[in-house]
Amino acid sequence: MNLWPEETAARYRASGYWRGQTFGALLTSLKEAYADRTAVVGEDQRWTFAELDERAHRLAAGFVAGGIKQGDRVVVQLPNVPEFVSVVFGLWRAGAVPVFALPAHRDSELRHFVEQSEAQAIITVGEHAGHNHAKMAREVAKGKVFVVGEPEFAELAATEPCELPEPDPEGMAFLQLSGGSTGLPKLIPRTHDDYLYSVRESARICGLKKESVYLAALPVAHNFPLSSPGLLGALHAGAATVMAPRPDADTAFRLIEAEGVTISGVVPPLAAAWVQAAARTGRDLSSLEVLLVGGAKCGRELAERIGPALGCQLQQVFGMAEGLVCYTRLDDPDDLVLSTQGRPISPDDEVRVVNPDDPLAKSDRVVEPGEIGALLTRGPYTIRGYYNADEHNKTAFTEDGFYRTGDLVRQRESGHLEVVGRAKEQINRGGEKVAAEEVENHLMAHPGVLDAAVVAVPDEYLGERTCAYVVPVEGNQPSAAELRRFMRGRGIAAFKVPDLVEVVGEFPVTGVGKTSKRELRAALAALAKER
Ligand code: OOB
Repeated sequence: MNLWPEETAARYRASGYWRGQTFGALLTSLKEAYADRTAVVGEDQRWTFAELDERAHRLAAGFVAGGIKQGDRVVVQLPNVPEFVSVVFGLWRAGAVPVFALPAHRDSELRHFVEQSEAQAIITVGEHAGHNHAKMAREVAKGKVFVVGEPEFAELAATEPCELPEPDPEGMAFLQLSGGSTGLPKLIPRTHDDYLYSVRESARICGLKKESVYLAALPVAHNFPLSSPGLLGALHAGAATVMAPRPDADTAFRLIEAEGVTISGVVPPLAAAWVQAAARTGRDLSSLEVLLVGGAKCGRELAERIGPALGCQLQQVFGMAEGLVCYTRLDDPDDLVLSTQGRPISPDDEVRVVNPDDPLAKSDRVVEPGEIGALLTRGPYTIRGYYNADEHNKTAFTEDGFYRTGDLVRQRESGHLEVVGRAKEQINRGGEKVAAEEVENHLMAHPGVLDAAVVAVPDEYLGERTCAYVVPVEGNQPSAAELRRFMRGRGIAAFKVPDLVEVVGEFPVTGVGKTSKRELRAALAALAKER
């Protein structure tokens, strides 16, 4: 699979965006520059760059000895532990392709990732947050399962390092999961070259230096804490990353005080919780300089409270695992920081704001400057297609390679984007993305469900919650409680279980003449908003 047209790739190389460096090679150069500086901190571990480098070398050799070959996909489902870093760099050095699952994912999702990526192995932990991940992985895996903390993993991690061939920097480095809006999450192929460019620039834009300390509060497998600027941005700058086991204010504030954290990134509901907790904390948060907020819209009111409450600078970030990442800049005037979601990383990020009336913006008529429209984007770190998804790619991308983000935006003269809404069938539940159709399909697997439509309802804390409207099969009507129980048993992440279930005789808006599920969802969402 050629990920970009050759002509475009040549331009990105010539511009110095793509530098032909792999993540494995990056770690080698980091070790040389910052050997004895702290790279990663966990609950009871603290590794320098030299130690991280050595661990990644040993694991790489261990993976190869354990049968993992160049190009093999390996599902990685790890919480915020230092081993996340050694495992992922170990896989990169072995030439393997990590597939990043979130700790919240359950067996039906994991099974899908394994099948979709044809993964040869899963790397996971034993128990985490009350769930037996090792057992789940063993039930789902088609190949090997490596469990961090088990003796077999310790053996692997002790393997004698060996010379390994460098993978292609323009080849697939890993697969991220899309938030998605259709059936099942799509896989996003990112290359060493394209991702490293976004990491390098993110570190610069967010002011990271070797004295910085990044707190990974959100699950690091997510694109935001991984690379915006995240764990990888911090490593790139020679800075330390502190792995928070949980993102709550108590845990985060304890770590900020103990480790002198200077920068972190959170979703808006967490920012709100931190702001609230800051008023009565006894912790010293004075080291914190920058808090990135993104993943979902940070409203102006919350934005205004963050700086004063936490004694730091707010930096808004609007990004997507498919590529494009926008930041407000640290020297932007207040108004831009408080009321926009930033401007793109790269001068070569192309932004096209098109007619939003057609929800998928198929007409692609560019709107007047400053008008609201659907955002299309193309650039040196935005994918040109999902992995093994030719059919879906025809609608998710324009013919000339722009990604249809599904976001409604308005662009300021400065280039800053304001995210004003969404034209995709997705619920943004406090930063966690829920694809309406995926949840509907699970609901429809219940014998008592004739039809289902899942929509977003406004929520004071999360921004949005999910509401499932369900039309039952006649004479076999399940209760809302029964459906929620059923959904919990489907092997899906808890954030996908509908918050509200309304069992209705027919869709309350059937009268409006809906002809498609999309129109039905829009009408139901409008109804839910009014209530
Ligand atoms: C981040 O990545 P994903 O892939 O989980 O979700 C992308 C989608 C965007 O298309 C947009 O709908 C929404 O999340 N989003 C925002 C936002 N940041 C993301 N909507 C409004 N305001 C924002 N600031 O969520 C992600 C990836 C990298 C950095 C930050 C977030």
